[in-house]
Amino acid sequence: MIDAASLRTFGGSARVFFFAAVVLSGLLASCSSPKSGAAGTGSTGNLIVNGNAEAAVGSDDGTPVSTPNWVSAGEATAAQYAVNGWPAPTDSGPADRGLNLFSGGPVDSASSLTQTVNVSHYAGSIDKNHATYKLSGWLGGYADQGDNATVTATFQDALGNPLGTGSIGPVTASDRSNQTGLLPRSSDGTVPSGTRKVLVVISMVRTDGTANDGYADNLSFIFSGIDANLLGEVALIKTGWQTPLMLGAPTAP
Ligand SMILES: [Ca+2]
Ligand SMILES: [Ca+2]
Repeated sequence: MIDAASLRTFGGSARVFFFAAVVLSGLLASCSSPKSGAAGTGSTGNLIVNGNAEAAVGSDDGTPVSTPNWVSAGEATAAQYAVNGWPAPTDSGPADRGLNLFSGGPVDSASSLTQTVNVSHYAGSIDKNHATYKLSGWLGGYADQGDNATVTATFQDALGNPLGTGSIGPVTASDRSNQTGLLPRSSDGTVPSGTRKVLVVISMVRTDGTANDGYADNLSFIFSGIDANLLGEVALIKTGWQTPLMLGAPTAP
């Protein structure tokens, strides 16, 4: 956290403040997390990797491109905003939408992107039924077409047996007032006991026209109610209390 040389640069009062901060930091860590309210628990970061489709250059014409961390079935791919009929910066969507969104492809009537999330590290909290989840993201489509996207999280045990599901979407053309764009959706619940991995699937469906205009972006999947000892120092720093008290960036052990 901080070395002796750095400490010597502080005055006496600063040193006292530092040690008081460390004690306070420890007390806060042992108390309830601001995010969960439950004693000694906290939240994970986003468990979906590349949930914002920004990890690589998106397609500019619908032809599927490499979409890191996702397994594509059919033509589902990351695609660029504001070209080829995809949502423009002025269309409804996340403020931090970046350059790309997920789209269903140029022809397929149904396509999907799948990511498997390993959550076995949190088994201690999951099996006590303490872990809850929040699945969220932005979903949409094109103009008055019924093309749509849904995101489903299937909770599985270590052998892949399904234990339950959570999902968001679809966002209908009516939801979008027949305008091209994406709207926010979220769902939450308790992570089923025994869950060790979660299959996250973005499913895009075409009902109109040639292209599959099921859209998705900024997908997030967060667990809360996780025992603090399973979250580690990094997660505790994220509570927002520890950062200003550490008087410097943490260093690797
Ligand atoms: Ca994006
Ligand atoms: Ca279409």
